[in-house]
Parts: sequence; structure tokens; C-alpha cells
Amino acid sequence: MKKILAGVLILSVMLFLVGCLDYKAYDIDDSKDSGLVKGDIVGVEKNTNNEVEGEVVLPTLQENKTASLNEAVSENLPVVNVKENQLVRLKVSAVDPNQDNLTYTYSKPFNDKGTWKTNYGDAGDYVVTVSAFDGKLSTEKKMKVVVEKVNVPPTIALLGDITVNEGELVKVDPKVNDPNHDPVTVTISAPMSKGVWQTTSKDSGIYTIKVTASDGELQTEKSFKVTVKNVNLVPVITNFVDVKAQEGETIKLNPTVADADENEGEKVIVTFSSPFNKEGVWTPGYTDRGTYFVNVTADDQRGGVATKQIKVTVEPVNMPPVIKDVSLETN
Ligand SMILES: [Ca+2]
Ligand SMILES: [Ca+2]
Ligand SMILES: [Ca+2]
Ligand SMILES: [Ca+2]
Repeated sequence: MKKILAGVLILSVMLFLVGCLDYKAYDIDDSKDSGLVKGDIVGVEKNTNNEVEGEVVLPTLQENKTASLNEAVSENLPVVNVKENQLVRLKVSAVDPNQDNLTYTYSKPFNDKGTWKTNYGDAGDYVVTVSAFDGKLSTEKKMKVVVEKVNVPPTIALLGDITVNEGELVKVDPKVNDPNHDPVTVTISAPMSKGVWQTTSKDSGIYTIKVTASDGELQTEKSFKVTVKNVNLVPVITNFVDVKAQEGETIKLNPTVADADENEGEKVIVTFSSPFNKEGVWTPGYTDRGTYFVNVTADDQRGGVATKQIKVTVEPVNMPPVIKDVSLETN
């Protein structure tokens, strides 16, 4: 009787289940540099509702040797550290005591192949779940992937060269991006430091504008050219109005001629129509009474020509006869 009781007891005690997920290895793409912790992570999970009669051999348990395990003591999860932009691959090795075929699933951000191409900006902690499924039962294991930030400088989108005419407004709005999502400070060199530049008639030339984008640690520079084409301004004639004078009175025309391009070595030539001389002077004689339309022309010799016309009225002056000579004539 005792023997029977003991046998039943032993049998009932031995009814238990084992699902076994042996170990998982973390690996990375070989082409990448790695400061990674590589190691085996051991996990065993029991399925309590599947009973197996007879002797059950538990898989050999291995201690987790990853150095970073301690970091996750509070969560009791194995931890691996990777760097942004690395390709991470989860390698799972599991056995099924029944030798069932196993399929694996991985939680996001890993894909269904167990790989994850991290990107800049992905820094953070990720708890990843790996499941092994034998068709009826699945076993899960979690681990923590810590993605460490790798700072990279901001990028600046291509900046095209700009050509404008003098007097036009130049605007630039560089498109910058930081792959780490860091705040970016953009600076632009003079004369475009405000991003806009109102050119004037004195600004012709070629300017190299430098754009700098900084995330506070790293910076990127790009430059582009602004070509400001000279625009010739036409001379402006002022202070030139109708004149009235009398015969015998010297008239001096003295218009004001200005050309904003004179700083460019321009020489403006001013000419007057007849009967004025090239200095703009004329003394009408006593038979010159009448009305004259007189032109003044200002030519900057670069294609800028201005003309203005006035009316010159010469009023008659009656002069007494002049006796030039008296002589006696005798027969
Ligand atoms: Ca099984
Ligand atoms: Ca950055
Ligand atoms: Ca100019
Ligand atoms: Ca001019």
C-alpha cells in the first residue's frame, strides 16, 4: 500500500510542463562598427497547463553573462546597447522538447525577420518581445534594447545660385534638418544675414553667401552665389525751365544733371542745341528776337540718355541808329 501511495505521489508531482526557449543571441550587422555587448541571453518559460508524464529533463540553464544585465535589474530584463543608425538583428535559438517546428515573432520596431535598422533620432529604450510558437503554444521572452544617440550634424538642402538686377529683393530660406531632431540654429553671412536683401544701384557684383546650420555641437556649412547685375540708370535733368531774355543779353543755361551711377566711373556729357554753345551760353543779337526751343541732352555714355526741352524767348530791344562815319563830299 505504501508503495502504491508513494508511486501515485511521485507521478502527480512529476506532471508538469516545459516550454523551453533556450537562448537568444543579439547580433549586429558585420559591416557596422560596434561597441556592442554581445552575449547569450537565456530564458526559460514554463507552460503550466501542459502536463507531461514521466521524467522530464529541463534544459540546461545558463547564466546571463551580459554586462548590461545589471542595468535592468529593476525590470529584470536583459539589456543590449546599440548605437543609432546601426542595423540590429535578433538571433533567437530555441528548442522544442517535442521537436515541433517553431515560428518566431518579434515586436516592433523589429520586423518579422527580427531586424531593425535604427535611425538617427531613434535614441531611447525599447522593450522587445520575442515569441517562439510551436503551433499551439508560444513562449515569450522580453529584452531591453537601449539605442544610444549618435550625434550627426544638421543637413542643409541644396542652395541654388541666384541672379538679380540691381534694385531687386533677394530672399533665401535655407531648408535645414537634423537627423537627431535637435533644434537647429541657422546663420547666413552678410549681406543676406536676415535672409532678405534689398539691393541698390550700387550693389552690382558677385557675392558668396555662406549658410551655417548648427545643432549646438556639430555644424554644416553650405554656400551659394548671388550675382547682382548692374542696371544702368538714366541721367536725370532738373533745374531747367523756360527762359526769357532780351536781345543783347547773355543767356547761360545751367541745368542740374545727376546720375546715380557716377560712382561707377561714369562721365555724363551734357550738350545743348543751337544757338547755344557747348557750355550752354548764347548772346542773342539785335536781330535774334523770337522764340527758340532748346534741348539739353545728358548722355552717360553707357546707353543712358536723357533730353529736356525749354523755350527761350528773346525780346526785341530797339537800339538807336548808329552813325558810323560822317564825311564831306565835294564835287
Ligand atoms: Ca511543443
Ligand atoms: Ca544633431
Ligand atoms: Ca550700379
Ligand atoms: Ca547711368
